[in-house]
Amino acid sequence: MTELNEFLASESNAAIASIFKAIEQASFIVSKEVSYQGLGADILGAQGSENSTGDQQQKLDVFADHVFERALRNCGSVAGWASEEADEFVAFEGCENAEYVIAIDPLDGSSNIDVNVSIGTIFGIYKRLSPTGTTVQLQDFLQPGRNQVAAGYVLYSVSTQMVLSTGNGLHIFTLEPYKKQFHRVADHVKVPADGKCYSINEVNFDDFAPALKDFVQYCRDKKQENGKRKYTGRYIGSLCADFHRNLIKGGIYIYPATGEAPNGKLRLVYEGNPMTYLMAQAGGYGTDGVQDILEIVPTQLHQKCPLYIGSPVMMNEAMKQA
Ligand code: AHM
Ligand code: MG
Repeated sequence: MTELNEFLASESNAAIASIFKAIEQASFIVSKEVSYQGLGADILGAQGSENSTGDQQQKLDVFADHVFERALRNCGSVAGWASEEADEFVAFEGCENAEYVIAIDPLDGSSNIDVNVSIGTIFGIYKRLSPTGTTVQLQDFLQPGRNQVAAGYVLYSVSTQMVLSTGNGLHIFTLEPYKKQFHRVADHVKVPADGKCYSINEVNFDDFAPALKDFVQYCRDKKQENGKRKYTGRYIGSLCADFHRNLIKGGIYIYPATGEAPNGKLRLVYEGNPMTYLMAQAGGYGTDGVQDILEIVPTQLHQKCPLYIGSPVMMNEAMKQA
């Protein structure tokens, strides 16, 4: 089995490899804290503060943010980062010669932290637009998702896995916790063309646009030739986990616009973009209900966007209705 470092040595340049190395090191620490679930430091529960988009921060959100920031700041290949947990991007002092910037949600699925349900770290890596040797600028982070040179997520679940792409297919690595190494368990992964699961928070149903209501109703009603239902509903409320299941089994994840949240809930720059880049590498795609997520030019660091993402057949059906 290929080890992550070996894979990176052959699939990417030294700078990208060192960024992944930093993510790997940070993910060991976060994975351990997540698995302790209250046995270790006092790290469960609410922090008592709000993040950039007004969500309640959990202690583990803040912990993960610090751990990833320290690792990425020290790797020397990242000129700056933008995190869900901070209002502004941060230029890493002393790293002005680095060529890359990273956008990250250090711990996604916060509402699942205290209940031992899967959560994840999501990240997208871009080549900066500003000249090396200078301080990074906001524009470096407001690039369309199409410009990502690599992306990935770390899923802290029954096992910890890193799912990544450096532009040449989607690869899944599993953490061997005793050796502290990620080993590749699946390469050039393709999402099943059709799926089994539709993942959406149906409590918002009354609030959905008519076309989305039609699609959800279609998923509820659709039968196979043998008369059994074709689709099933699955929703964890943790993007990495819902995405991961649908990646393996086939399916669609939707966080749409609702009356309460006219632009949805998920953030384009560090949630929608990395996940859509990964899904595209796996043969699926993602939209905001109208256009390809990867074509949207962000205007704000923390801007939200509706997200429809998954297997092409289910996506086509959803888009047909939209
Ligand atoms: P977070 O970044 O604050 O954790 O929010 C993102 C999460 C996603 O992982 C998940 O799919 C969604 O929020 C669930 O939201 P809801 O509870 O409204 O269905
Ligand atoms: Mg989050």
